[in-house]
Amino acid sequence: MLNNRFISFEGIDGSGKTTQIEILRERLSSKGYKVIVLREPGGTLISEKIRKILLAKENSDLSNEAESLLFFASRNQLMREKIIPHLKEGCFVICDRFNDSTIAYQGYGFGMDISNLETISNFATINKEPDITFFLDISVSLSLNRRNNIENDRIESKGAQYLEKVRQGFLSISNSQPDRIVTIDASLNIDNIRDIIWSRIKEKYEI
Ligand code: T5A
Repeated sequence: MLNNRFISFEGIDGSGKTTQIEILRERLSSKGYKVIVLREPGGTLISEKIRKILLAKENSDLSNEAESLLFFASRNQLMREKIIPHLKEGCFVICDRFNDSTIAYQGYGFGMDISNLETISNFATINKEPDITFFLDISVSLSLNRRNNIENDRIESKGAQYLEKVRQGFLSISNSQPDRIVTIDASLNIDNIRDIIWSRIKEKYEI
């Protein structure tokens, strides 16, 4: 049996996912829960190899479809090797990005058929979606500001217009799934966001 401790964080680049995930990991661990944090794309030996292909700037010829399928391939490997086994063991599994990223970045970002992607997505994730998702929403200008001194990878190099489509994609996904997705204004300070996340976690898991 899989438990319901599957948590994902979503948002455009620089929205603060990694920062908040670390805080949540520490809080849960300090209360004695087993927690594993995984990043996407990546998280297994094979998925990390796929990540290298996806993020390398030299792979500028990668087609939109191939890019999407590589994200799904990486995710399936992560599902099989890490997510399912850890959920079976009763761990909290926290994913830094999951399916919503592919729907937002590849689906909305490239203008691809969303229902096609959702079908492949169900296949890749073996029909298991996160039990709760925190969507950290920031404007594109704040995203670019926060990442000012950080070198861009292949996807981050696609520019502001692309990122705006991705953000609109995330907003649309979160509007359509309010039971799963908690949308947070991620321009708030780190402590405010931490408190919002913790109150939702306490409520959901009765911690
Ligand atoms: N991708 C991924 C797809 O296109 N499709 C997919 O299906 C998937 C899974 C992954 C790339 O792949 C793409 C999306 C990405 O472009 P990545 O290296 O994993 O690349 O990049 P990100 O996940 O985008 O990681 P980032 O580090 O850019 O962003 P985070 O983790 O959201 O932000 P974080 O916490 O590192 O914070 C960024 C900066 O802001 C500060 C932090 O201190 C840090 O300096 N900060 C705040 N400042 C002020 N107020 C706050 N509330 C702050 N929170 C954080």
